[in-house]
Amino acid sequence: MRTQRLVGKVFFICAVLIGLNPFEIHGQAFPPEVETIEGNVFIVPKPASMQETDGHFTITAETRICLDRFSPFSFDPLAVFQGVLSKKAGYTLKMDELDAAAGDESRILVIYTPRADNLEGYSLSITPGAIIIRVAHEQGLFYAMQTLRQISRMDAMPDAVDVQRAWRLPAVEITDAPRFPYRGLHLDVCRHMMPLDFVKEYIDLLAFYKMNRFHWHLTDDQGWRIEIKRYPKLQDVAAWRKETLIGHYSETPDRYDGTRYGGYYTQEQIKELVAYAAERGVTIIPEIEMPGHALAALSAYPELACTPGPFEAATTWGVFDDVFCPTEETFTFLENVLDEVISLFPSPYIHIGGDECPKVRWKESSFCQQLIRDQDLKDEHGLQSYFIRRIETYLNASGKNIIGWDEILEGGLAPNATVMSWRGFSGGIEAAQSGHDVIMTPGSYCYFDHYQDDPGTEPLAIGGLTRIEKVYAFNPVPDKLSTEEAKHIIGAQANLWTEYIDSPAKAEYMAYPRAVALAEVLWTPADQREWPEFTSRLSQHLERLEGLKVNYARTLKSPMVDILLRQKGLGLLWKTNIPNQVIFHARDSTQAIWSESMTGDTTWYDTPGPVYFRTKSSATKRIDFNPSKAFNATILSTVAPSSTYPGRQGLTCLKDGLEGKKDFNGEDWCGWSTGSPFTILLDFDRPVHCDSIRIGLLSSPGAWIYMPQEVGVEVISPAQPMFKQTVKANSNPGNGKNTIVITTHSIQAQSIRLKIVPLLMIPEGRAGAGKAPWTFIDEISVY
Ligand code: TNX
Repeated sequence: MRTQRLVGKVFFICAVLIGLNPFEIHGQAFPPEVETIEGNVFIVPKPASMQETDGHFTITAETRICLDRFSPFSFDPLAVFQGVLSKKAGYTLKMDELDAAAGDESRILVIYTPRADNLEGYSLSITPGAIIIRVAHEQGLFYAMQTLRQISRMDAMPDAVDVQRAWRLPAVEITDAPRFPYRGLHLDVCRHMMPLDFVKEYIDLLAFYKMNRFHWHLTDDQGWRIEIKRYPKLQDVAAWRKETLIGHYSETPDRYDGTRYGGYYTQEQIKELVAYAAERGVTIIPEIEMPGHALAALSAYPELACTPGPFEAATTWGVFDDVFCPTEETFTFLENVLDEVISLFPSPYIHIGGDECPKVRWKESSFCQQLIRDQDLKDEHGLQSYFIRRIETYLNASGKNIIGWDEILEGGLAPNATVMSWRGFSGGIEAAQSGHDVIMTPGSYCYFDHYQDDPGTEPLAIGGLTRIEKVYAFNPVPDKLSTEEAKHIIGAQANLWTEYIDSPAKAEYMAYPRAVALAEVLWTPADQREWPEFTSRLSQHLERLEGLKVNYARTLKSPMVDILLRQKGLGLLWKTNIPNQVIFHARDSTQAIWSESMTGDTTWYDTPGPVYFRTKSSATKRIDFNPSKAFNATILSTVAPSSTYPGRQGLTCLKDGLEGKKDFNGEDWCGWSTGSPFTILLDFDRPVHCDSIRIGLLSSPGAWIYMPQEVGVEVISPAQPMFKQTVKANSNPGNGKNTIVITTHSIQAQSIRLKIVPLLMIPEGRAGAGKAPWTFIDEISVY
């Protein structure tokens, strides 16, 4: 085959050089070379049922695709497949009527089998004689064709230039349908705008993985990105910000890039995108944020705020106090905006935001206070509920339903609203129990702006750690719900907030391959999912992502460790997602000498200092092991850390010699969200000499993590009087790690008691206002 190809190429070049058309010499067509590609069945998401059988079927330029009589299609479910095929195979499949007289040709038969149950389902049978697809609906046929596309591996191939490809597909029987009807990905284009072509690629890819909803976050404090013809200042003013924050929000002092930033999508572009998505079975759900996250709109139309302004689109991240004021003028504005939105998006849902709306301005506004009295509302939360209900009534009258973030539960839920549960599962549970539909998108599983690997080796992200294995372990249906209630969980989505994602390449990096794991969670029956099997399928499947030129994160190739501790030291159990990898590890900072271990080995370290480690194709990671005298103490607490942030090996994490970093990743820190005091006790086998105690605490108000009000320290000694000191912590220290140092002046410590008094409630005007804040602790060191 190789020689034949080379000869073909040499001939082609010579023919061009002497001015001949290489495909037509002396009036004779020169047949392009045919290359045969072996397919495989590494299909993601995994089909509900699949059985490999014997033999294979080969698709060639002669293969016909024969359609049964169908219900009229709103889109051509074959178009995407045909488009990719013609690029990768050098031909398109010829079409026929199903009942045309059968010849000897190879055939793909599409048979219409009306079934009421799952319109997105399909069955696909590949036998040596034919490929038979059975579907009830265009969406099912679209997905059958995506499965065929994956089996052929055509996306992994370069484009077909002077070659035709035949696809040898293994015989297989597949019956498939999704677990959830709502399978989504979100994209924030306000913090950073993405080119329209990239948004198309984003949609292409989600449809390839059989997801069907694209949630487009179009308005926020930092920019308004949808053209609204009636309000030109939304384009001229609200779409632009003066400059943008550099680095992480937590860094001080703030630095800005001094560059005007912005843009918007025209209505023509939006129509083009809506049509593009529809051809892939994807519904676009637009989000117009209200009443909060409205600063950009207010910069253009300050009369919609409760105070006179002027306002500017935000140049930094977070939550802002200036929000829409619930005046008639505001409702008229929003209704006019929504009229144009409705005319652009056929989606049955419009997302109206509803999250993170500080009530500061409403509290200070005599208009709002009067409205609360006139409408007989309880308070400002009642006013938020009034706001959302009015918008819901307006949209319902136009045949649309609303989706809102879970804050729309506060003050009473609008009657027909669907809730997007992002602050954990609880909002979703409450909504489902009261009979509302729910889309689950809890931060700790579905926020793809979180780190996906050790922050030390990853590009800047907002914080948090959501590894792909965590995404894969996501169960959108909480056990707490009854079977009836569970039916209200219509699916889930992942969110890509772009504060720290400023380019298409980074957006792909953050979304993939985690989005693939989510796609499988949402499509494949729960009992068919198994992490090790998924990793082997995904690692085989990566060639397709590479062929599609997706800048996916190579997390599967990155090494991980399980941390083991014993009397004197630290053990690292080397782990990799792809089995049987060599791990290189070193201790000297020049990294001149690397030792080698294999996946599953453990290496022990009894001396303090850094450990560097990597695999053949990963970045080098680093762990710093600096145990103090607390390392061998027994540790207890009156209240266990939260199950969301239990710490690695529970409380042991607090004294394991591994310091939590300011980019908290959820493993190095223990977190409490008690709203009341608790005590941590360190108890020593025999008294240790203690000069000082250090306590590491995190402050990250954006993530609801606050310093405690105070920390009380008691050191109990067998021979000396008890040492006692209370340290008031700075309750407003900004972002970062703060270490409290207590000097104990040479005491023999038998045990150390720390009384932590957290802040009771997050202050008004801050993210999470009114909730109990988090207290994050690591490490407790005794010197
Ligand atoms: C919270 S999720 C937000 C967004 C931020 C995101 C960052 C939600 C409804 N609001 O405005 O971009 O956190 O992770």
